[in-house]
Amino acid sequence: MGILNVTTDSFSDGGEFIAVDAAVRHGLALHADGADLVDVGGESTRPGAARVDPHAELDRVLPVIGQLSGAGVAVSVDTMRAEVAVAAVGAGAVLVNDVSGGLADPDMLPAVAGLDADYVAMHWRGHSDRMADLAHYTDVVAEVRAELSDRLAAAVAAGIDADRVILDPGLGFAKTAAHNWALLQHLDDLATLGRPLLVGASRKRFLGELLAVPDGPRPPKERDDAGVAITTLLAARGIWGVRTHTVRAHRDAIAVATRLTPGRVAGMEVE
Ligand code: PMM
Repeated sequence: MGILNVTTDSFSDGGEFIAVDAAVRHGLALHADGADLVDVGGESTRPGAARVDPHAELDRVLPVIGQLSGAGVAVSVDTMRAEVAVAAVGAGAVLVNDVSGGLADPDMLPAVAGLDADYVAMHWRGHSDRMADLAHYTDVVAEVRAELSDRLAAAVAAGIDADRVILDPGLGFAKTAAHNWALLQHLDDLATLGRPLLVGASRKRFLGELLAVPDGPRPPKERDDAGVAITTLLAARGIWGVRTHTVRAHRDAIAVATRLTPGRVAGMEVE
């Protein structure tokens, strides 16, 4: 899944793709590099970010989704709003990527139930302005698993077939670096929920901390090699998907992991 942030303030690429033509060009490049999905988002969720007005979010994503879908690119929409999800699927999106797992907008799950699109439910505890305060766990793997299980049950109760749901541990969302590493180490525990897993590690702060240089964390765009390393390891363990800013190197990593560990690939996909 290639990331296309049509935002002014995303942490690693804010403002780069805010113009429709620049966004479409980048989406086509991600597709050409081998992305199976291009994930179009109009609202930054970086720590501390303020919310974007729904009309602005629609204005940002709809033309980009329409043009990319029209060009034959499979598009997902990264949104917490039912209204945006419905309009995006109307414009051609095939998957709704909801970082709140249905918690931010009570209309989201019933709306998705009526759409012809799959649904990513990410682990989330609250909006970006307060998520740092929510990063408290006794056993992060068990608690994230239980909370994702609740979101899956809520989706099914709203009428979304479980087969349409993909789960995501939500690295960096109400999580410290130590929480992120624990979740990555124990993805098999999350796979026991019986749904495919998506992981978004690309350029995140915990990689900057891991690779810290003397004057501070490694800058976001210098974290891509570490992201490829994570993709290689997760692909060898059978992850369904990774969400990434740079696609080509991840595609190559997946090819290598699949070739070298054919027995283990799909090992986490509990179908
Ligand atoms: N991370 C971000 C945004 N959307 N969606 C999913 N499913 N999983 C993630 O980890 C995730 C996401 C924040 O990263 P960005 O600002 O680089 O897009």
